[in-house]
Amino acid sequence: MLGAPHIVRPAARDAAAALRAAVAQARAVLLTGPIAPDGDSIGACLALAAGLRALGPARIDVAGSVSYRYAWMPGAQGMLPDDQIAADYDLVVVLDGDARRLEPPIAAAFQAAPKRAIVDHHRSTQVQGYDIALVDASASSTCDLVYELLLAWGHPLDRATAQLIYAGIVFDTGGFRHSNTTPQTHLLAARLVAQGIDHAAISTRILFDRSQAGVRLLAAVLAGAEYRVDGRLAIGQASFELGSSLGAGPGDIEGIVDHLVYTSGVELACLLIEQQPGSVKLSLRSRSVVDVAALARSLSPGGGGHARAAGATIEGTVPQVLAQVLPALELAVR
Ligand SMILES: [Mn+2]
Repeated sequence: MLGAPHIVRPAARDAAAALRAAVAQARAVLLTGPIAPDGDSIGACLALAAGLRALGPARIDVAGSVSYRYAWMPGAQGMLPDDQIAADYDLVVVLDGDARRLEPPIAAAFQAAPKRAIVDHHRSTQVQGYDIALVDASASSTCDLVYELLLAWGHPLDRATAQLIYAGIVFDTGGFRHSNTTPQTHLLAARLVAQGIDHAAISTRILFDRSQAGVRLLAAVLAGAEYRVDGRLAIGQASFELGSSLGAGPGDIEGIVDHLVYTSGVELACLLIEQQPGSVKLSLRSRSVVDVAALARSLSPGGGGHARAAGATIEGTVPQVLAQVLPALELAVR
């Protein structure tokens, strides 16, 4: 089966042709993932950037900065921090979530760009406002879609590309455990592993690597976990003071909410972390029933994600935001 060629979906073929034409006309192209980039969005941005660079002379920039967990990814060191992003791109490509097109200074670059594209697998993503859209919620990761764009362009599947795509798939499937994992996911992963990548090292770095400050933050959140509605709802929280006293950074939050949702009997987990004073990042996970993407959207206009993993950012302190969202959380598991 591995010998059979990977089938590129028609939408990816169309998007590949449209992107190729747009890049041929462009002087400079900006790629951006979500506000807090993860393994899938970084892998997708960096792999697509390599593919676009091979198409022609346009300058290809990738916006954002990565935490220690992703610093090893090929090309990550060349990413541009947001404060270096000007509003002078001919094409802006948004990957793995569209909320960031609303965030300054990306919003200015997005508004000023004569052409806009999106490559994404979130059900909540709106394609209005984009000239080129490859959005397919059946894809396990945005990296799956980027792989098909690269195939359509005849881009060689080198080791660096295989590492990036594999990292995205491993992140978004939780190491092939989540319900978005399909036979196609495993077939694609097999092709990538066949390139000789160190898949064990990638999985460990992407899913489990945690700084010492991050381990202490995890311990503090778990020690303070609360269970409600007969143990079906788990709530974890951390104030800005707690995070900063431990020296925890943005990369240290990832994965904590999973420990809550895997408590026996829990269907829905909510982690509230005050990332900036007065601004709380809400992470939601469900095991099998609750659609947390819809729940996140109902809690905040910028909220969204996938059916089993979603998030939102809400202004306020942790106690204020918890009081605001708790009735909806409890109702979801009653
Ligand atoms: Mn993704």
